[in-house]
Amino acid sequence: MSFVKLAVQVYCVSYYHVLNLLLVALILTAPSAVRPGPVAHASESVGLRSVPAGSVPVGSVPVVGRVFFADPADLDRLAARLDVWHVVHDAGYLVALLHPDERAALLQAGYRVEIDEARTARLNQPEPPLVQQAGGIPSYPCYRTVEETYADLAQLAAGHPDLATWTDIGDSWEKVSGDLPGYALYALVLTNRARPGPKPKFVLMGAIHARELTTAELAARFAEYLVASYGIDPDVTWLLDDFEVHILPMANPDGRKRAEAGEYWRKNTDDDDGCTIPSYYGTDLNRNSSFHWGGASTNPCSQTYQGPSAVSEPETQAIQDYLAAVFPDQRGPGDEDPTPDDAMGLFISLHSFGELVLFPYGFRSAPSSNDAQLETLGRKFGFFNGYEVCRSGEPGCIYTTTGTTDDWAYGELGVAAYTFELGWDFFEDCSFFEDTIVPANFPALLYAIKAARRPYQTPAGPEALDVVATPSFVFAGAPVTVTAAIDDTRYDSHGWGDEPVQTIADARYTVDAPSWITGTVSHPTSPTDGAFDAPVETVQAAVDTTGWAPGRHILYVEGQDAEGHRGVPAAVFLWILDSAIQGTAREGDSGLPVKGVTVHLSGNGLEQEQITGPDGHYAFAVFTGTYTLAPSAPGYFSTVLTPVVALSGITTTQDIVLWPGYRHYLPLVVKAKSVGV
Ligand code: 0X9
Ligand code: ZN
Repeated sequence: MSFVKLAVQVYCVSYYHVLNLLLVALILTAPSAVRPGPVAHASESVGLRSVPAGSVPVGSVPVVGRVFFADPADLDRLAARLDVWHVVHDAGYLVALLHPDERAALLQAGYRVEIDEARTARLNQPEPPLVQQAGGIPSYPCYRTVEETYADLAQLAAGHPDLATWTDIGDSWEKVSGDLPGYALYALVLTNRARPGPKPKFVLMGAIHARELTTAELAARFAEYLVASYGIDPDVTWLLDDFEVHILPMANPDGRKRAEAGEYWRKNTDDDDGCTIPSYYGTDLNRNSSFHWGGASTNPCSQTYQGPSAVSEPETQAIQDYLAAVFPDQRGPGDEDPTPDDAMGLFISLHSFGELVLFPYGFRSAPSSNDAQLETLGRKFGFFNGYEVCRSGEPGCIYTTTGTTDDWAYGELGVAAYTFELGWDFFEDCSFFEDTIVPANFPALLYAIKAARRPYQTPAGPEALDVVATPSFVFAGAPVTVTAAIDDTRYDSHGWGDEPVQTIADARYTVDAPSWITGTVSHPTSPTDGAFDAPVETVQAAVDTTGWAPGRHILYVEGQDAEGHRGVPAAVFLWILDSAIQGTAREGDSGLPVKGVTVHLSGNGLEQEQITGPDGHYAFAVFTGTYTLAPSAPGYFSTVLTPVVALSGITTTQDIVLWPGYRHYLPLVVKAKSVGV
């Protein structure tokens, strides 16, 4: 059922109730009544038409409207009452879902209100028929449901017990309070459990606002990407070795279930706080956290209802408890106490929409004591995802808010905390999600893991990029050259000021552990152009592999700028070989060598391929372990040979026998037929 259908139903059943409740909340009993916007004479324009308030038939269905505000304080008052979707500061309006009575009240109070025709049409459009949709939310197959997301991530953990755990971290409101089954809230923890901690931690949370569909899916996809890339991508590999990534994909599953049915549901589904209209139940979980709680709506039907008390909701309790268990408290109790520069931990709450990277504080306009550092890391994120980067409470950024999760994580624990407002819609088109939101945000999230060790320090330093080892497969003792780019320019606030950029002053590399792990030796590199004198430099070093153990090694490169800021490292694999597998590919019936056979070798993280010459011979340098050989050639049945065992210092001979496929016999058959056999 579409939102509008539901909404209309509600209006038919209890229109007077709604009217009374909302009008009373909006105009009469609100602590500060709405004030006139910047337009002297209230008017409502629909397209090019403009008609005076009072004579406007506001209709009986909700619309998406542009409401023009007078100043930031006016915006904050409106944002505390309306279901604000987005703010366009340059043009001086907010976009909100307006019920007829809200629209009437705004016009009555002198506001200029315009209908957003495009969004209103989308709100009212019937859902397209589903054509063979196997899974996902109706009409949005790219967004998995709560059940599908939970099943897939539980399965991911079950399939990779060494890398992932799927943990129940608390209950939804329906599970705690109702006759309904409700849901557990879960966290997926990703880290190489064979490596001991403690490790720096990054927490990514999705879908605290139910209708923001892209958020849970981005979090789930990122988790899946990390697991799939472990052992294949060097950066993902060391990040899961040396960090913990905690993913809370669905922070509000009860509400999410309502959104999955087509409603523009934002809050949880708590129904016992005084709201008597089922489609308006719920507490806004992003107004319910305990840091500076109070200041959002006290109307239990409002989309920004703060709840009867701080942390009144089980979801908020579960989230706060979880964050407090993951992150130590690194900050004093005062609002102005700075988090120490060397504090660890990073938290991102995913929301939609508006393409913003927001950082605390949101509860007031004045900056926090870590404002410049939070801004620097924010500008890194802005470089990757292209979003505007600003302090939530700063006038012109969004609007002030109390009880948000990110304010709590920073304010209470000192964790570097961010809100990403993804994309441009709640029910975002799948193509925009797949083609734009995912590719723009994965690099930002990868950087977030790297920055989680020193979020207040390393973002000011240069990034290491494009680390290459040449060659990348060698026998111990053979020389290897490592090269990398060191880049101090990758910041973008998209309109909120420039980040100072420094000259690169140094770069070093380490082997098999990043520089901060005790006992790790750092080796120097030198600039390829002879001098460290620019904000982007290419560096190189000769790596002495004498005595290195066979197997896969990781080289980490890390840069430093002229002000002494060290940046985050990047890494590359380097393989030390001690064994070989060789043999000859022969035809099964004739025993003749076969030329042009593609022999694929895989195992122990190694992937190599060779094509045989006229003698049918192949040879791979490998290290001790078991491998799989997959030879294939046109005209022959492909085959798989496994396990092929390689022992240290010994060359294993594994010949390949290939049997001709049907095409080989085809000319004979045709010939036989043509002579009438
Ligand atoms: O209003 C909100 O909770 C967030 N916007 S949304 O459209 N996703 O609902 C913005 C919160 C901004 N404030 C902080 N992040 N502190
Ligand atoms: Zn949100």
